[in-house]
Amino acid sequence: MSDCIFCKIITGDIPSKHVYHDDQVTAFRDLNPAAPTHILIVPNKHIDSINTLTNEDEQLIGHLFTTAKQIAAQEGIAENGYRLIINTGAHAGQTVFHIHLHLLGGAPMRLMG
Ligand code: DGP
Repeated sequence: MSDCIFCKIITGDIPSKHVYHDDQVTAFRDLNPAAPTHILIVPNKHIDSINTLTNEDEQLIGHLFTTAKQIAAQEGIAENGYRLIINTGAHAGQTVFHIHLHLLGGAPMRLMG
């Protein structure tokens, strides 16, 4: 999508602190980190939100999570634990309408908030 920030990060048109890329997903560090480790993992295909997922996307979303697990291990946060979040819609605080999985870790976190 031509006006999507994350599509532009995936193609390299907007710079980011790149962490991982394959033919299905891309991962980069969040611009405003909410934890010592805060990485966004996004599908290379533009999908607005969980609300617009289709059955065809099930393998892709599974790959998003196995990539998160792999990155958590690489970042050295797997053993102590980490949080995975997908915000969906305005009430959840979604600000970028290209599905992204937040990977947060590196310090203890409260259950909510
Ligand atoms: P959400 O609130 O779930 O839609 O999260 C969007 C996240 O995207 C937010 O934590 C900040 C991050 N973000 C927004 N614009 C950019 C950008 O241009 N580069 C990077 N690296 N992160 C961005």
